Amino acid sequence: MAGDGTAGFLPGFKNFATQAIHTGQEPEQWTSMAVVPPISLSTTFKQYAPGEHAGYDYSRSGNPTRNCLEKAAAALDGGKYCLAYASGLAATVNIAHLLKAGDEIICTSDVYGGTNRYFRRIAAQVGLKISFVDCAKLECLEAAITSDTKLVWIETPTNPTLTVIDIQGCADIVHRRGDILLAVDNTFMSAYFQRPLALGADICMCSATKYMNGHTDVIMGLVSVNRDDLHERLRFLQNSLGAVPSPFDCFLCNRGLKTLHLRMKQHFSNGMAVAQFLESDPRVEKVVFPGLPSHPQHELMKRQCSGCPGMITFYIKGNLEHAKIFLKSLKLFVLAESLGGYESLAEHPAIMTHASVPVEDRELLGISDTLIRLSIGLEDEDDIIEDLLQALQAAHPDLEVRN
Ligand code: P1T
Repeated sequence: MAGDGTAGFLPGFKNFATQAIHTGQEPEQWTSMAVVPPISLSTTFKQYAPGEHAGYDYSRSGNPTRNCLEKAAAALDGGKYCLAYASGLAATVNIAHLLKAGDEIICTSDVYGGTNRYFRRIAAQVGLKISFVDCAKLECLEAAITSDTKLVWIETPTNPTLTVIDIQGCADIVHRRGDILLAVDNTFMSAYFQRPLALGADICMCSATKYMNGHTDVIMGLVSVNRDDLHERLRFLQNSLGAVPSPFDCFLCNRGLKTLHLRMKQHFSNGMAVAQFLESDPRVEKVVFPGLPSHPQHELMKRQCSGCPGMITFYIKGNLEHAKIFLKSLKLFVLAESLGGYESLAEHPAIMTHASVPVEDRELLGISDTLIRLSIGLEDEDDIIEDLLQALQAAHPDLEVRN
């Protein structure tokens, strides 16, 4: 059906890669029978008679290129519907608009700095109550829920400390307590490694800016749901708040989805090699990578995910100065915010992505001066490790290396 973002699974073909390549992309939907969805730039669409049209009336309300993307993404998230937004944060804002003044959002304590800033400094200013709770401890979530709680927001693994949260466990608690929505920010895992809706979440949100698009050239958010009533309310908000992505960005992200399965496998393989290398290096204090057996929630990760993305957090030995020398010495890695693209990026969360988190909260969360976040790209594994090795050497010329 035109313009409604429903997944419309390809009959008979339910596997991930096939869905990524074909769902919503049927050439028959275009009079030209185009195999690749055209970029439909028109902001408005001719009507046969007032209120009678071919599925689209105005491009903010619905756009053919956006619709192709929303259908493919819904299928990958295992959702009935998906909605696309102008950014991950715009998606978060739309979800928060499901609530009214006086309602409470419980947000897990370690989330992307921009999400923290939005809840704390904007949503809280317009009458929503915001509580930050460590949802990795299910008993803390259970104890925090009040009669005002209407939304529980988790991000797993968390950014940047890569704590894994039990989605099914949170869903069980939240749904036992009545009419509360569980939203999961699935940015780090992507639809390929983690399916929050199948684990009981009501809303699966992601910053498609990251792995889903995967080419570091689009800012976008996606929200998938299964419930008809939620979809209806979110579709109304998407149109009413107006933060929709451009048709060109939808085209690019839709194209990115076609290789998501291949990219994620390589991110995992490169990430694992780098995590093992860092764990064996004497200049590294501690490595956090949910794919390593040393990660405290490794077993939970294996239960609820089918793999790990290339996100690694590690603490370099020494102090801020050592972290800065390391980051400035990298040659292949680019020192930049963001993650999930084909190129390797490195950043310093305390100064960069999480600077807006109050300093005392950063300390509690372990976002210290020596914490470094890596987004491992798709370059050759040996070259990535070679670059890290020389940068560690530059930061610690005095420390002897074992092998
Ligand atoms: O940048 P935007 O598309 O608006 O997405 C925001 C967002 C939401 N959720 C998570 C888990 C995120 O990591 C982000 C954006 N994060 C970065 C820019 C970053 O470097 O961590």
